[in-house]
Amino acid sequence: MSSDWWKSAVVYQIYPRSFQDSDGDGIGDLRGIRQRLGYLQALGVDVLWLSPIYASPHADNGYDISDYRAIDPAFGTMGDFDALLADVHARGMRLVMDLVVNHTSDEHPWFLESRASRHSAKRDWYWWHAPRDGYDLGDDGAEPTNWRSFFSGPVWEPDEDSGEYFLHLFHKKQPDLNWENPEVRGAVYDMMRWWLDKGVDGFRMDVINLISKVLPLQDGRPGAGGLGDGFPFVVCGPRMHEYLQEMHREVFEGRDAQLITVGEMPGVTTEDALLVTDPDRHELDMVFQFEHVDVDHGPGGKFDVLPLDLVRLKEIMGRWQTELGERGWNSLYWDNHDQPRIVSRFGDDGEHRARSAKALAAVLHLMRGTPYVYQGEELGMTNAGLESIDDYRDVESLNAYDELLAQGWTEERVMAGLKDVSRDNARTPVQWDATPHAGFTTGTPWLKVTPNHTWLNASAQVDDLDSVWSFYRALIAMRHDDPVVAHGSFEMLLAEHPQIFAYRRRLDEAVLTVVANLSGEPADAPDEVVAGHQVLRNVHPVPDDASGEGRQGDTAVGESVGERLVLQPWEVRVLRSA
Ligand code: ISL
Repeated sequence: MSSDWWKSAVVYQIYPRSFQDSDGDGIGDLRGIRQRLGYLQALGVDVLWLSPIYASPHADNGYDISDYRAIDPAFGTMGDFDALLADVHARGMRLVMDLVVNHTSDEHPWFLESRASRHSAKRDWYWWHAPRDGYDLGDDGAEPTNWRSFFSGPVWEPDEDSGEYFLHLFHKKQPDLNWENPEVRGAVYDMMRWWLDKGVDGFRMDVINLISKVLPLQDGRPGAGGLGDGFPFVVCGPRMHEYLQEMHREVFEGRDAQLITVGEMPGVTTEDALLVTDPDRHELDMVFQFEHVDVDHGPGGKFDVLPLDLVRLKEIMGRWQTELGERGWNSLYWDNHDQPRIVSRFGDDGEHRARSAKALAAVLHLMRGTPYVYQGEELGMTNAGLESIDDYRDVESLNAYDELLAQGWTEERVMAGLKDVSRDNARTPVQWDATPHAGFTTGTPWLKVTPNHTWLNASAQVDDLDSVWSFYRALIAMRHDDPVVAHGSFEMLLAEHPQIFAYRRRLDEAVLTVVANLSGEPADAPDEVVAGHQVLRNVHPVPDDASGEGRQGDTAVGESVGERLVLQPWEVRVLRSA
């Protein structure tokens, strides 16, 4: 197996809580995942990434871990995990764990010990600071820095017993580990080796570019609500590359050829991403960047949603392709458990739902990089359409609701923002079939099932050659089978075109061209982009005669296209020559 096997692989992300419930408690679990492995194998994905399944108080759905070596009872037992891992391997797939080590739960024994006293041996495992000079604990403005948490409010939580504050970039139940302390790093590496020894195939590393902070800690530029921006002091901090290289030495050396590592990196630049993914530097295989999904953030933040600027989106995605180029490596994603559904976000989740889901999928999957499919994306699942704040479960959404109302937003505006981009849009149960809870659970689902599951579901799509599911399967197969998809160079075409997303991949003599109309109006594609044999398309050609013989499935092959082309709304064509 070559050491870059993941260049022709596709990863599928499972959010276990919402994937498949096996015991009727309304929460997905490991046995549920085992029941659906045949579905995943049929789709053709190579790697499964599980969002966290460790013991957790679930303040942030498992991204707050209280024991890194135990499975949370809501998801099953370690026996269930071992059985799942064995089944995944038996089917020729690999399993990647979520690694959340920028922070732990405040219920983790490390934090309990750290918190116990100022003189605790683990005090320095977290970020403890006295109130600002001249202030008492709990006073307005006493926090050691003015930073705003990702989940609203200050990043500092007062601890009455010791009279100090601790740092939490996310929820107050997610205290940040102090990576400056070598004992912390050693404990993390030890835990990672333990999972690799068990046989897991790699890690997706949660906010791994936030582990090194700029010292001394200092105030950031004040923003809405008066709190400051800590981003410049925590994103890709001064020791990040050093830590990642140390981790590589301590954990991956000697076995990295078999593994896949991906770092989640909000705010990362192409320069840092190139350093991280340059194989000669021995850091990570690839990173998740956010520029392309942050393109619709308005001046008021993520809930202040802007319409899609396609030219800007192409500029961002093209730049990542070009700048990571031949040396680094991209990961490619539209959806994950933190993002709204792509068909609702940049596509059309009404009249052209299936067609736009396919066009967006083709544009992403045929780029250079490793594609990630988030559960339900392969069905073209839509946003949740939740109407009442009582139906939301996500801590970021609930906190933002309070914060934005306090900042003077109207209720209507806040609810519209949540409907567009709340993380719960991605977290509704997977729509397996048309039965009352979509085949997800026999109990009451922890988050409402989306009503369109009665017609938008896996059982309606798996045997339908024209379904979104079949289109994803075809794209996944192309990555496996066609070296130009996995290894070809990238060139953006028609960069300024307001409707068309087009690009070209080349490897030796092979040329692959992707031309997509990402709009609801017809679009004129200039001649130069349409040469070659059609290998994939999402619109049926109109039959030449009444016999219907010209009709082909979405995976049609062989139609030669040479003349000027008018693309229908949301039409994508993939053409290949040589
Ligand atoms: O979803 C976000 C807010 O809009 C992102 O900023 C998100 O918080 C960021 O990408 C980090 O995400 C990861 O770490 C969080 C966790 O809540 C997310 O689910 C996880 O993907 C803290 O562990």
